[in-house]
Amino acid sequence: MDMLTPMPKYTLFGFKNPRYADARIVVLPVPYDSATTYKSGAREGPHAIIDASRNMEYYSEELDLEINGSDIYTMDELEPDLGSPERMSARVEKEVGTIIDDAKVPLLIGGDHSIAIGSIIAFGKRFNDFSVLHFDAHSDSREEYMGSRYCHACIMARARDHCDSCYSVGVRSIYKEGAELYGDDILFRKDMHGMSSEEIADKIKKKTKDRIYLTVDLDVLDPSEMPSTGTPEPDGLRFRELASILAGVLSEKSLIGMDFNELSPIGGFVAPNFLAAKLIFLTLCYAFYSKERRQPSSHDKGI
Ligand SMILES: [Mn+2]
Repeated sequence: MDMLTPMPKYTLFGFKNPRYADARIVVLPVPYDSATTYKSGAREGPHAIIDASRNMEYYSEELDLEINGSDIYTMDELEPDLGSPERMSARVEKEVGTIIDDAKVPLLIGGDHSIAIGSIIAFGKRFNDFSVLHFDAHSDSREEYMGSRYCHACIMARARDHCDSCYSVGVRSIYKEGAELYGDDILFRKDMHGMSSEEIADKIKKKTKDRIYLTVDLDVLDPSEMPSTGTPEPDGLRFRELASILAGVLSEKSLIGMDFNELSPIGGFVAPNFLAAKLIFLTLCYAFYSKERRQPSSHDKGI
């Protein structure tokens, strides 16, 4: 029996879960941060984002659009495998693979950025025609770091193993060799100054295929707006800039999966948690609900 006056459910946006079969988007919270190299704390990210998301409006005045969650299903939190980042990646890959095979769009909430690896591998094994669009202050392009090929500094190296089209945006922290090797697949922050959000979105659209897997490290944002990350880097994007870029890209591309990661909450300081929840809300609006965009074809597989 349902209570007559309950608090919002502990789901993304606090909506009652629909039947799994009726869901289009499946939210997978992954409270894992054992692959970080500096400050940990991102394991608290999923809880903080979901908690904030239960206390916001589900109407976008920007789009004149209200969502009701009838096609968003939030799963229980995925138990971390503390054996190794490789084993955790395999666990994420298995869960995400099931969601893809059920013809739904996975939305992962991290956790440190390494949670993206298993997700991208799951897509790489099923789709042969998609791009990984990566927002991050860091290039994450090291083959190996601190003895692991699956830590959060190696995300894009592993993504390139499984996807031939990867594009990073907002990068302002990279090692010299990486800049030389991968520079063509990176829109550096230094080059975004002076570009409008529309110009940036157009550039991304040219560099990516129709199907997009989106991986957002929240440290792509400026630490003044997003201080709650493990490895902050100055000169980041503004929230509005990132939202406008996503609106431009997602009005045309088909979003097949996504993850938002690296929120490392600061006790008692909830503004960044709400920022992350709002960013997810707007991304879903732009990709799936906006009247501006053509209906997504998330179910057609690229096999
Ligand atoms: Mn980063």
